[in-house]
Amino acid sequence: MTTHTDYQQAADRVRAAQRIAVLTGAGVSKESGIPTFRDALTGLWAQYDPTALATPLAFARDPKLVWDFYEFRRDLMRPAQPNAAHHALAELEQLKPNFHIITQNVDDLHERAGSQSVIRLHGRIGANKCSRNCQGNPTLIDVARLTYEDVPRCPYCDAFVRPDVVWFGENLPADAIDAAFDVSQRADLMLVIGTSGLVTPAADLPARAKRSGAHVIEINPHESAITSIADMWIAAPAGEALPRLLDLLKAD
Ligand code: BV8
Repeated sequence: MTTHTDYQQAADRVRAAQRIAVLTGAGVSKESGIPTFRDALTGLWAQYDPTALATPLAFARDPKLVWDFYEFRRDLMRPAQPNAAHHALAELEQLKPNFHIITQNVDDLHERAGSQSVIRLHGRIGANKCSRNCQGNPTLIDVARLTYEDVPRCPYCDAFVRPDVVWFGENLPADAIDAAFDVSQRADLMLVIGTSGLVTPAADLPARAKRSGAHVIEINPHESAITSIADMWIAAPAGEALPRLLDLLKAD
């Protein structure tokens, strides 16, 4: 159980920190009604393993199945609004100048809450691109302007259009992962919020921060693969824990 003293200690760490890195995962969007990656699949999708659908091979084998998988998830995400966790992080950025969010999430809730410095490791589910990036990487395509039956095709080269996300087995954008490691190893505090810590290379960032001397605080109602290296674990939902931390900081 996370005590008030724990929150005080965490707030003291945030107050004293000069360079803060925040790593977020699907848990930070859970209270916006977006199911986490692993529990996203319900109904007819329950029979699928998401990590087996979010791959280039799955798309090559059955573009319509994968396209429909993303359309299903985009429908789930459409009504979502930033929650108290997103808003608290945006406010924290105003209080702490050297503050960078590194997100594994493919929704746009951090930006919509007002966060300025967001490093996106895994792309954006709301955007689409030519699967060949025929005009450059990425060749973004506005599918609203296309007429199509099953899977839209690139207006330039006729290749299938795909979501602008990083699939399992694909490299992360070099600029994003380089920036993420740079911010992590410069940090004197890393907040790790709402991630199971199972997907690499994102999951390597907290250990990198710790090796470089950062204090690591995890916010997650459940234990994760990161908990064992965290200096402090706030076992609470992000939408509850972050506003409490912010209130203690603003009480100064
Ligand atoms: C790469 C976009 C080099 C797509 C995502 C074997 C073969 C091939 C590759 C690998 C392999 N073994 C390992 C790998 C590497 C692989 C990987 O890590 N695989 C996993 C499955 C083991 N990684 C990659 O392939 C990466 N690329 O390494 O390139 C390479 C190249 C070729 C070959 C090898 C290596 C690319 C990874 C990017 C995948 N794309 N997203 C899409 O979304 O459709 S990742 C996807 O999963 C999500 O975006 C998300 O980032 C991630 C899930 O992680 P979490 O965010 O942590 O979410 P999760 O549901 O797991 O956990 C939620 C947490 O929240 C829980 O802990 C829960 O307790 C907590 N929570 C719940 N409620 C709350 C809460 N917390 C706070 N508040 C709450 N209210």
